Amino acid sequence: MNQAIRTTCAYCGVGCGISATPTGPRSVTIKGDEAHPANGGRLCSKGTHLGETVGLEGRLLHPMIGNKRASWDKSLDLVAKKFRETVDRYGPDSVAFYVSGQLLTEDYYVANKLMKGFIGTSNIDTNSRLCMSSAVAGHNRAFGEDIVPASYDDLDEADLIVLVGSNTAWCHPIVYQRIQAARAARGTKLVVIDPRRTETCEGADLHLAVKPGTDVALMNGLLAWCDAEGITDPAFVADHVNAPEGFWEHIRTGHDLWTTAKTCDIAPALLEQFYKLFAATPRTVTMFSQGINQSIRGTDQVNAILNVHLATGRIGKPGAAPFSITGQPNAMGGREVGGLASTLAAHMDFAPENVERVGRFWAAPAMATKPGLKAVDLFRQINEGRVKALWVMATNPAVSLPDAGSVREALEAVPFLVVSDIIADTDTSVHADVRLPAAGWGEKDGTVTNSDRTVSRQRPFLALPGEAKPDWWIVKEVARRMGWRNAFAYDRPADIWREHARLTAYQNDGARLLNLRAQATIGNDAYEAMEPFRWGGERPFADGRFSTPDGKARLVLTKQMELQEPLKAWPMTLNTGRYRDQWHTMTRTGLSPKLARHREEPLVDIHPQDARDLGIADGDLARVQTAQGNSIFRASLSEGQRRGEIFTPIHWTDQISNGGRTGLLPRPLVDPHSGQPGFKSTPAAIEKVATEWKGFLILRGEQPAKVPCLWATRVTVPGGALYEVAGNGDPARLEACLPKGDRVEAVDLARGTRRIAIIREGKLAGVLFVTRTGLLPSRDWLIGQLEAEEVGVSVLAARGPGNQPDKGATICVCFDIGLNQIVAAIRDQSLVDVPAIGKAIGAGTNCGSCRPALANILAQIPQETLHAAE
Ligand SMILES: Nc1nc2c(c(=O)[nH]1)N[C@H]1C(S)=C(S)[C@@H](COP(=O)(O)OP(=O)(O)OC[C@H]3O[C@@H](n4cnc5c(=O)[nH]c(N)nc54)[C@H](O)[C@@H]3O)O[C@H]1N2
Ligand SMILES: Nc1nc2c(c(=O)[nH]1)N[C@H]1C(S)=C(S)[C@@H](COP(=O)(O)OP(=O)(O)OC[C@H]3O[C@@H](n4cnc5c(=O)[nH]c(N)nc54)[C@H](O)[C@@H]3O)O[C@H]1N2
Ligand code: SF4
Ligand SMILES: [Mo]
Repeated sequence: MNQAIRTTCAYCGVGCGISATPTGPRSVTIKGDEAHPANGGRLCSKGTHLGETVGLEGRLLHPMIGNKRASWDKSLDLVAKKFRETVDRYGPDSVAFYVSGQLLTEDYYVANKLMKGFIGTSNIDTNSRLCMSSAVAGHNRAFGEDIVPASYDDLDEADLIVLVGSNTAWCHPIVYQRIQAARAARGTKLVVIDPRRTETCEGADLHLAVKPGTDVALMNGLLAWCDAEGITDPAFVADHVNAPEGFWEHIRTGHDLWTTAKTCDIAPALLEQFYKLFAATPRTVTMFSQGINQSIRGTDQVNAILNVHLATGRIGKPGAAPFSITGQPNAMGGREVGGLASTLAAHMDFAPENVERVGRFWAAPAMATKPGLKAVDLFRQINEGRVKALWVMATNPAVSLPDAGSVREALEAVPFLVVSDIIADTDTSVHADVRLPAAGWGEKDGTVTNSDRTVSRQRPFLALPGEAKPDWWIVKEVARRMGWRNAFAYDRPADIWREHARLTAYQNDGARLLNLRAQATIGNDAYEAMEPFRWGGERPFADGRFSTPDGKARLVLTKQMELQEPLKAWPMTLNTGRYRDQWHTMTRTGLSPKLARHREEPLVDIHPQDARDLGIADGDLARVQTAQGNSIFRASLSEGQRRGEIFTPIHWTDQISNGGRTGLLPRPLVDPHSGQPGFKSTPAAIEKVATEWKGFLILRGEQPAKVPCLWATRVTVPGGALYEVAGNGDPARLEACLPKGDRVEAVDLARGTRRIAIIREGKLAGVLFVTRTGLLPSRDWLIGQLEAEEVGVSVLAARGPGNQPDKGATICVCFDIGLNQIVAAIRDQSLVDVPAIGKAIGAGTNCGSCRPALANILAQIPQETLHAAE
């Protein structure tokens, strides 16, 4: 019997504890860790299906120089030599690292130390720039330190939870379940502020579908309301908060209900309902994420929220706090080590005394003395020829940075590019001079910090595959080869952890709340056995002291930005974000057949009226165009979109699709304080793309690199892959994608339909169905045939004996239950709520991620039809 290993989920910042029991060399059973404070044993759909992602498919298993396999020695020597030469020739600012909130704290610490203390530049930035940097800047302005003054326990104690710019039901599902549990148990109220009606809104008491970019007006209006109603806390403010000159005059001018409602483009009565609820409910938690951070005014938007909490004294108390929820599993750990170009280390900035202190602690030969290049600027400087060597670790900038087209140019142009990844071919690594195989989740060993400052261990339960090595090891080997043997003499993650902990405590006289003194001397065994713990205490700022020189928090005067009317050429506004069951660029979630079922293609959501005006029907292909680039998506008509606004997912890449490339579209404009890009709002246009034919391709085993047609998107299915395809000209060229074997074929000339199946040794090896005017059958049954023992010509009928009904789009991935099955059950059995659906057919009873979707389906089936069915 293999032993269960306690570790932490690979994905989001909720930071759920996992109990992993290896069942073979590359297989594992995943369960929630009941003893972990973040999830108490629950897991969402992504965590539940982690076991499907630990195979070796697509893995980078050996160092590669160009397209040739190379030894570690040779590869590390080359990286060290090139960085050394570039620094000697062009100075330290000519090199850069671009790292990630998916590194462990120990990896991050070593990379930051090497860059800022030894190479001598702060040109190390991270994808957290795209994610959390506005929250970091906002916290620093208000609190004097980057502190999230909340914990998940506050959700259980709050009477009102406000979600601003957060699709929590999809992106932080276990937090969302906790919120729903609080609603059920204590009647906690939930308000969602998001221009889209997301599934998060299904379980909410109020949804404010504000005009994008108006959150400052909304929050200032709220503060003006609280002020007028006497809800502010003058005693707390007098003792613990500084207001800049003119702050209150500003709030009291032009922030009345009517003006605010007009700016936000929502009904005044709805806004008043929210303001009244807020005013009447002292125990309020306001959670925010990318709808707030990813804006060209992200930092002001953060501070507008923090202002309300400070001025009403709703901070440092049970159930009352502003709560920035983090995206990546270790977004917080990266902030703690100082891995952003704008921070130094251990919550210290570049003040001369900090530079001196950290330099002494590291015995550093070449301390960076000023902030370095932020991500968007970094890639711009590469294109301008100023940065000449770049090392990318655990992130995929060719997909995830705004204006990804010019980022690709930079990746191609930079004279020396190193990429450390777990996957061999990514849109970024195809440009690399050297690729280094990193240890992935389940193999790596260290710590992460989640949204509520809880540090937990990621523990390995799989052997390192091939020649893969942990990121900390790779970085320290390069550092040693660059000449700094003693400063990087780490043998294990625990060595690094202790050093990091010592630095947080070093000459920390209470100026910084981040202080891991108790961790600085723990032994290797204690590190192994480390239980999740929260730094900064249970309730930061409970004593009213903040990390500023005078101990007082700061209100920040924030003004609503001017919103321009759409230009004629770009009448739409493009909003971008996530799907429930995919993680970023899909290098891992994309391997799971179950997770693929929720959304099989990249969709562009558009309001039905806009679609009608543009002649776009549901299911059409549509090209989204911006000043930066264009890409094709499948149109999905949705009443949840505001007029004039479209939404696309960030997940699809060149590795799996010919379209759906959202990264090419956003403009590279950033917030002036944080440098975070405004991903949520880009002027755009959309038009229908007509194709002469459409179809699908199902293939067992090995996949072709590219399918030669206008539209081809791949998803993993049990035993192979499904491609949806469409295009113009002769579809016969797709036949090149079919494997060798016995070919059976059926043609319907009238509809221009061709059905081809390839059978090898009695088993289905591939099918290609295309049609010019006809309908295509459901793919489900055919996919099932990939694993059937014996198939014949009858596969061309695309259905089994007895005409099974189409399940419809998969809603519950745990039990593989489709929309049509759910609707049928609701109708036939007169089911009235989500638990009833669960009882009847199981949907929603495992991970629970689909419960908001089930509520949505229930809401859309008119009750009369249920009675009619009775
Ligand atoms: N399934 C899944 N979960 C994830 C991830 C994933 O890739 N997949 N990634 C993780 C990471 S790194 C992150 S950062 C988080 C992100 O988590 P979220 O921030 O919840 O996710 P997003 O979909 O990026 O955007 C949130 C919402 O902001 C809204 N929004 C857009 N503009 C505005 C505006 O002007 N005002 C307001 N109030 N709202 C606006 C969007 O409509 C969207 O619904 O998710 C984490 N969790
Ligand atoms: N348009 C638009 N763009 C966005 C966003 C948006 O909302 N809209 N959101 C932004 C946000 S918030 C984020 S966080 C980013 C995310 O964007 P990315 O960071 O680019 O996305 P990932 O796919 O998570 O990339 C992680 C890479 O690291 C690899 N990897 C995984 N584990 C390890 C490891 O342990 N070591 C190493 N060395 N490699 C590993 C993976 O295979 C993958 O290639 O996208 C940003 N881009
Ligand atoms: S909510 Fe889901 S993705 Fe996030 S940490 Fe928990 S199980 Fe993982
Ligand atoms: Mo993120």
